[in-house]
Amino acid sequence: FLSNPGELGVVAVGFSGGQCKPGVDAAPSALIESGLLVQLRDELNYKLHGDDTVHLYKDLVPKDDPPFRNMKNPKAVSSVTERLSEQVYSHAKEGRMVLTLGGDHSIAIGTISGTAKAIRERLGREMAVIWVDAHADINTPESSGSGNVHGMPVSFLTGLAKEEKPEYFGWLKSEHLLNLNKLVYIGLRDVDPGEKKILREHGIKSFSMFDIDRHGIGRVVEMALAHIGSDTPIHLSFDVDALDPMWAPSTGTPVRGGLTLREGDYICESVHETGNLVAIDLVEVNPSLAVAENDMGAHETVRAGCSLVRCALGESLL
Ligand code: NNH
Ligand code: MN
Ligand code: MN
Ligand code: MN
Repeated sequence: FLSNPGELGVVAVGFSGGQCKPGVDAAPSALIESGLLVQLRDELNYKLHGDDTVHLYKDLVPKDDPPFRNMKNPKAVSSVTERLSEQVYSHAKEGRMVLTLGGDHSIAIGTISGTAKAIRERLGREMAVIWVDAHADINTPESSGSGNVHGMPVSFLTGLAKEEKPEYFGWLKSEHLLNLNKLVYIGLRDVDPGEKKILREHGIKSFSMFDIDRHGIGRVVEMALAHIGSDTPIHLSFDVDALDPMWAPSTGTPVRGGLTLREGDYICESVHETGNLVAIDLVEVNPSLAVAENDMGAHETVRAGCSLVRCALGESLL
């Protein structure tokens, strides 16, 4: 194992500034109230480090935060992810597996930069990222149609998007960055034209829903792990909208034709099985977005999120 078995750093990030719909900041509390951390402690026998308080980072959200290079809430997202990067780093530096409960996907700028830096220092290695999502989240500020930073984290983390000013992600240094050939996508089905161009030009490894239909989830995960290579530390960043809205309706940008909950769980179980998992993010659960014809939506989505996390942390291991 690349992290100390049974030691888990938990960071609960109640932040929604990477997109425009309120409510995704309430996800960590909803996940915790539904019993997730108690299950990890009592059933999966993890020793939990860090806080049971949800970080709202109110002190970091400025009153005046006008768009910069087309990004919405740029100062807020930059300073929250900078703080989060340090929190995740300090857990990972101690050899703990790190679980971050989001929040929208902009928070991955903080989590992945923090893990990448700690893994470089602790193991002298570059880590890989498995990004499970309906979306590629690799827009640059200029290619983004929405200006929402949750659609841009991968471009900042890989250095495709650069900015010198420290208050606008200039705090990201080379030790925080992810190598483009250590990135693998699973579940894509709603990729913007500008993003397709980036994926193509850089030859980024991605498995869309088309690939999953063609090969099956077992073969796709096998190919994804083969691309990363054995004994490479893995950060799993799981956007709940990778799941089909049937299992996860309460999310900001649901896209039909997604993963079944079982396929999502299978990805998490397989990554756990490698023994190389060093961090996991669960993002974009928005309990306030219940669908009219299904008022159980929020409850179902929270349950699905808990299941994914437990699978990544070894629940199904016999
Ligand atoms: N690609 C779109 C954008 O840049 C949507 C991103 N939305 C997500 N990503 N939920 O996971 O805004
Ligand atoms: Mn903390
Ligand atoms: Mn995402
Ligand atoms: Mn998404």
